[in-house]
Amino acid sequence: MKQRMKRREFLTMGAAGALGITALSRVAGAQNAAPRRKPMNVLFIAADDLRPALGCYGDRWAITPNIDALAQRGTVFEANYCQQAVCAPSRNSLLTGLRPDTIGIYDLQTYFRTKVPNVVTLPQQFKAHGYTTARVGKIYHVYHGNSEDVPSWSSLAERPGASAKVAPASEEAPAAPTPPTPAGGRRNGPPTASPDVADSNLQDGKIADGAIEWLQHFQQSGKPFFLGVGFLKPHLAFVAPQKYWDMHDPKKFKPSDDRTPPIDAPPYATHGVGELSTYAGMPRGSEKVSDEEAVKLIHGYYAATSYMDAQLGRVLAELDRLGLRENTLIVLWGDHGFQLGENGEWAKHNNYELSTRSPMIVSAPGFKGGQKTRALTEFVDIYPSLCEITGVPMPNHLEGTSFVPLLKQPTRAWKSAAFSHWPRGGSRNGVVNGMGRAMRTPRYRFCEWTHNDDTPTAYELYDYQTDPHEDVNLAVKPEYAALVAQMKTKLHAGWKAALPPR
Ligand SMILES: [Ca+2]
Repeated sequence: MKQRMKRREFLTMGAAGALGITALSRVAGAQNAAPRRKPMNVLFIAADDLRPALGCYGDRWAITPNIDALAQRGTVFEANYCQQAVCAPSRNSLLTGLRPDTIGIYDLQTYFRTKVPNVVTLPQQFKAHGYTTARVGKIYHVYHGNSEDVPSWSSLAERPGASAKVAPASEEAPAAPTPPTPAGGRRNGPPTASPDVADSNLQDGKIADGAIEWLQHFQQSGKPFFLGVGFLKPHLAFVAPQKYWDMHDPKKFKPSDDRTPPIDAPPYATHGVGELSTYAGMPRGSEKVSDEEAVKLIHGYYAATSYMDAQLGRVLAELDRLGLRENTLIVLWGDHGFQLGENGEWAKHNNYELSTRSPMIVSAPGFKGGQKTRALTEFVDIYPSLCEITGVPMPNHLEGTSFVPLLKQPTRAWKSAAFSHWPRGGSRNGVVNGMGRAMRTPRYRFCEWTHNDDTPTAYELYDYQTDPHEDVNLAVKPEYAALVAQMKTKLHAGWKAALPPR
């Protein structure tokens, strides 16, 4: 029986390379060949605009049983930061393993290969090492004229056997089943909707359906897989079937009690209603979101998160049913944080804590579950970590650090800072009008704003021990001059000077 299993494994895995070679070595009688187990699969799950509004992060309003169950089987990274708080730059960084300032693209419109044409992306590296790589939904930012990164994937189809053409962005755009016509010159319809429909009538349900089909396909093929599942929620518009709204009693939600920008922050550090103002009926410019609107938006964000959580739960249940879980590494990441009116900010597009902090949960065979770590980590760390866990070689270009030592010892000493960027006044089609370079240390957030020629225009400093909500910029106070100078030196020394102690 044992022999038969081995033979079948060999036949099904042969094309994958690694095991095939080992099996052949055994046949050839190589005495020193280390026994290789079946390559570990990767389930790579993204949730768009997900802040840690999750039960496992201690959020009192969240209803996220499936993500919480994943956390019970994995490690929750409580102090994890994106490298830029907007979709494409964050995802480009995570998927290439390079930081935004290395790639030199800070906007949504520019394809990363225009700056780093030959970079080997995370899925591409797995593809080159015997994995079948596929994705359903949004992994790369395929909107704003950006297209899918073809070299990353073995298949571009949303379902196995489906047409391999890349779905145009318009087909994937998040929307209610019948999007209302935007009114009043707005680009988007209403910011919330609660249609009384089945889960699979909306995009994330369809994405889960596609992911389930892919898992069934991979179970049949027996080949190692890297499957990207990119959920579109809780990104605006906050659309979820009515039942997910009904799960949450609206009375529990309260608007933020602090809706003014940090005192003495430069005006370009904040965006106010920003992205929300592109939705029908929402305030514009300096107009404020009313309490009633705020509660409805917060309710929508939590309902959309519960909806996404349920779809993720369906995918993980199928992974269990197919017997694939014990050999599959699961990583869940939001692409950046989100602000729900705190400090007057809606959405992301800044360098503050709520926009740059985003969840990361890793559940991998051979590592303990139910762990949490407060160590500072960055999304750029995912690439080397997934390589180390699976045994796929790490390319030389990576700018992150494998967090595998934290999976083994969550309380160990780690990075002294995490880094994020936000271009001054935003960036469009490659044009940048100055930069905000931010650094999060265990206690402080420091940001240097500059012109394009690197002349400083402003500094920000927040002390989370005394000011957890970033209400007062200390950098303008003379008594903090020494600390500002110290932080400036550390920021300029950059990520290479903030690596974990050996
Ligand atoms: Ca996003």
